[in-house]
Amino acid sequence: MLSRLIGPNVQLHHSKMLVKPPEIGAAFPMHQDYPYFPHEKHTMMAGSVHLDDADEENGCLHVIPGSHKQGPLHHVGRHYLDHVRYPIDMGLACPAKAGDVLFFNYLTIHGSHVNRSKRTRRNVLFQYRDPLDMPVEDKHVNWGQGLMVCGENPIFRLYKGAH
Ligand SMILES: O=C(O)CCC(=O)C(=O)O
Repeated sequence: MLSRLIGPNVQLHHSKMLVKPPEIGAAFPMHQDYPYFPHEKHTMMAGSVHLDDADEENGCLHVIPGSHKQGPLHHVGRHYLDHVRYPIDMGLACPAKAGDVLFFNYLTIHGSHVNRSKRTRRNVLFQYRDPLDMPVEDKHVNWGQGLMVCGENPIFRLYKGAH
């Protein structure tokens, strides 16, 4: 699926686990992921692996379909879009079953509500890119990134570490 969406060569950028506990799980205001780790060609995309069933009550993902076509948008404090112009309910709710994986580009506007239920919502989110898509800023760099998950890294031999 990743090579159909990104191309023959797919590289892991990073992963993280999100846990929204019952009744106190916080919201993610609408945003693009671009400002956190901007790249030149915008091949970066998330695969959000659901460990629990997610629905509107326990704060499932909301996305604005097609919003990635607008390109990078101005984010307040570089983190979130203006919440009056982009309320979470503007997005399409994406309920998912445990085991489902939702894919979305890092320019797709997305967010999620608080968890109002008595059920935990957990997901593990992986960000992948084409290895030839270069970061435009030296940020969100960490030792875990670089694993190839399919294809090859054509510039592997050119890699020079910081030290
Ligand atoms: O899965 C969610 O609730 C949204 C997560 C999110 O917006 C993010 O990790 O950037």
